[in-house]
Amino acid sequence: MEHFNLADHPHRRHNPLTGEWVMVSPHRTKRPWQGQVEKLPSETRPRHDPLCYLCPGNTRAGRAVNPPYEQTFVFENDFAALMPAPVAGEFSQGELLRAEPVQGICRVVCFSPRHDLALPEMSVAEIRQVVDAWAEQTLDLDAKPFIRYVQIFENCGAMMGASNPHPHGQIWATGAIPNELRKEEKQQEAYLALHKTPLLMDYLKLELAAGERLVCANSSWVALVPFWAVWPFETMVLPRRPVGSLPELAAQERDALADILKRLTIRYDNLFEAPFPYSMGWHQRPTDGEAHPGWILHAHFYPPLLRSATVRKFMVGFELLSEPQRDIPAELAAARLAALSETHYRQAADR
Ligand code: H2U
Ligand code: ZN
Repeated sequence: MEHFNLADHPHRRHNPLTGEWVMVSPHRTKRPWQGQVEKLPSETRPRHDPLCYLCPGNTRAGRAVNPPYEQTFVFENDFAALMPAPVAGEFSQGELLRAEPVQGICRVVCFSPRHDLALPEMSVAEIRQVVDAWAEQTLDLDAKPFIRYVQIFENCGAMMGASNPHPHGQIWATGAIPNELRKEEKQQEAYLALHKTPLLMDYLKLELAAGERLVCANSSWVALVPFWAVWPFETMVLPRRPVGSLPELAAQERDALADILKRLTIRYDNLFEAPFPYSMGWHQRPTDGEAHPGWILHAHFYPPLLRSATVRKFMVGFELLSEPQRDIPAELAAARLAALSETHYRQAADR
């Protein structure tokens, strides 16, 4: 069969993890751009901000007081979207008006006591503490019988809706398996049943052989721009070994994960020489008591930026109404990220 050239022709790519499609228009990257491309003024934050509700020793908006914590610190979200208490009764008016109660637990993870250090500028040892906290939290929440899924995520940067610049993430553990996870679970289990090997392990093999979408890697992890990426600089972090959740990671794999997260986020900051906003999160095996043998642990990074620190991609129009579309092909985005330095631009400037 003749192959068409992915770099020249409009095409659609299939996302085997969700079963959905993304439209790619590589020819449009040649179109003129007259919008602004400006650099952001560099921001310096203090090590400790007396007004920050996440800094050690400070009072939170919910009136609780943070302990004088010295490493990664987790607390119950004072304005939790979900509640652990069961709700009695049901709501249902026929087939068209359906609702179900949902229980859950929401927590906040302060990555470090330092107000001024985000993941790319934390040390590998400090990021390892975050990895350990994520794994511990997963175990703790998994032990609650009503929790069926533990979503660990980070909204990074005001552009992504982060409410505070103090480096932090969140955990929402839910009594229901949310939409995205349902899609991924269906696709991964169907693939395993058919091929006897996990979808993401076969996918990783293809990417390692092709090489053109790799960003960086180490002995245990690979960061790449997925073939089906929707956001311009979207990436995935995949384990080389088939593991389903963070608590399964061995000590050496956790160190290696801290290393890959640091290197990937440094590359992101270096892309436009500005703090790079994103939503990232882990997709772990659901904790509903089922085996989910096809499930492979992975992280998604969804960054909104397109051309500069201020020009973002909007999911509007056709994308909102029909299906996502991108101009710059995944291979070009990967090549740009792969070519960047792993020395943070702020550190490079200090030399
Ligand atoms: P985001 O920046 O991603 O919104 O996360 C901050 C979370 O911190 C948010 O969910 C919680 C908010 O509810 N929060 C507290 O729990 N206590 C506070 O004192 C302020 C913010
Ligand atoms: Zn702070």
